[in-house]
Amino acid sequence: MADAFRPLPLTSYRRLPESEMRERARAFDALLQRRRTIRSFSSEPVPREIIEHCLRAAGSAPSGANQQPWQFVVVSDSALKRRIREGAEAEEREFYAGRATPEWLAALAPLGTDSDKPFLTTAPWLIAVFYRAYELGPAGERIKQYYPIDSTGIATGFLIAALHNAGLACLTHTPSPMAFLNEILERPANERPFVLLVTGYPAADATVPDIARKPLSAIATFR
Ligand code: IYR
Repeated sequence: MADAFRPLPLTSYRRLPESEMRERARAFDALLQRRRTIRSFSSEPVPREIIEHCLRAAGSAPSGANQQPWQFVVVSDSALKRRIREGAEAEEREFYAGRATPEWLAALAPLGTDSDKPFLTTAPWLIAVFYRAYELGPAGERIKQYYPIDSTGIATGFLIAALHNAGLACLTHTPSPMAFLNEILERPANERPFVLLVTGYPAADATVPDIARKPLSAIATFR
């Protein structure tokens, strides 16, 4: 039997004056507009405490049936980073040498990516994000999870925003397929790789592709 529904009073919500709402909405937009995905990182260390706060923020995301079906595997160990880089580059070589369709390669052309992933050993932190496809009950039975991929996507969005807010740069990296992450990071079969986030400071000579965000009129419709 599920626990009885016994709600608590909402104590954390803060109603703001409208002037402050406008200012905060504007400032948060401006903050996130400064975020750029980068692919060239400094090896300068970043305190673990900062990463931990960002992960707590990610863990505050809403999830289907509050199952919080995410697992963040945080890697700073050089040997593990080297193995992850080797695994990713092996997949990427196959991707760029034939697995990717010509259309896909054309879509990636403006980003200037290739199969070399030096940032996987340069950046101080790699965060492998997994979603938990099912849980195991006491008798080994599979317990269904509701919207685990979608929920983990929302948490990952929170994490990317939190890292940026903390003054860190980030790369949303998706070597495909990512099964090598289960093996290297010794994760169980019910955990499925979702994304590999790379975070740290940008290299002094980091560049970004000349691409732009769609305007509000292209991404939103008011009725
Ligand atoms: N995983 C490859 C290719 C790639 C795919 C997408 I979709 C991107 O937005 C960027 C790259 C790589 O990382 O190079």
